[in-house]
Amino acid sequence: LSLLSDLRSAVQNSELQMWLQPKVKLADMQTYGFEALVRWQHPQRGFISPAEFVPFAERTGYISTVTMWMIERALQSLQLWQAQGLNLSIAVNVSTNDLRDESFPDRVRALMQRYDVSPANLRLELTESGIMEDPSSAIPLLQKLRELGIGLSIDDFGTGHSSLAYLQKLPVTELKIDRSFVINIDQLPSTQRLVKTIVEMGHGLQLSVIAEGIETAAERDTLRELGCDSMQGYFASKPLHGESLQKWLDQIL
Ligand code: G
Ligand code: G
Ligand code: MN
Ligand code: NA
Repeated sequence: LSLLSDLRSAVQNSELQMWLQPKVKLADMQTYGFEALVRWQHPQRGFISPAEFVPFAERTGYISTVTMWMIERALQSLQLWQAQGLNLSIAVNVSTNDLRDESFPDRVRALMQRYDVSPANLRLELTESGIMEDPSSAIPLLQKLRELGIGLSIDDFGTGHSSLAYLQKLPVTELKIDRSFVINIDQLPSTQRLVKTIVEMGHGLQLSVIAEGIETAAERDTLRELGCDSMQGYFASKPLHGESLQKWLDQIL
């Protein structure tokens, strides 16, 4: 439980960091945006993985503070980049808890009003399982977020029992194919056929389709052949921060 008081002070003490992993177009391997990944540098315990503290933050209700902190950090970077003439997006991961909080869209709106940022460059990633847990309350909330002009991405797609009827109703802009379908896809013809179907379905719903967790050129080539629009993963870049991020941005400018 001391972790909770630690997490409460983590924001004030600047112990949270936003790392950014490039999202790259498969056609030309150009970076069009980033996924934001939270990192916690604890003064005594050292680095604590989000895989460890996000579930804890969800149980204790502190996750909404983490989410809003990440969105604000994203808006700060986007405003800076926009002033530099860089047109890139940042996608923040949203917890299932945020999706259940009716005040979430209004809080996002209030935050956006304080920054000069093109709304489409802010994106939110929502897991398929989180949406499908209670779609009838998630859909109106997603609608409100879309009305702000924010891009919405379905994360971990293919693992969360979407019904096709709901999928058609979701006001989202991007479908993110889960890493489990990407691993060794170049050697797995039946996975290739499955992913091809997912890509065609996504395009049929006018969604942009990205694959995550690509680690090899062979996986990248296969996903490109299957019609996937973009990729994310160690093959393009690990999550970046500080100097490594600045170097990446310098290449784009
Ligand atoms: O970055 P990493 O691969 O260690 O992330 C582990 C898990 O934590 C992933 O499922 C990722 O989606 C999640 N995660 C990373 N950053 C955030 C965040 O800012 N908010 C939420 N809710 N989850 C995050
Ligand atoms: O749940 P979500 O998709 O948001 O998780 C993103 C997580 O995946 C992050 O923790 C990130 O560090 C990790 N990740 C990103 N690219 C790769 C990759 O190419 N391989 C593996 N194994 N993990 C990755
Ligand atoms: Mn994600
Ligand atoms: Na994912």
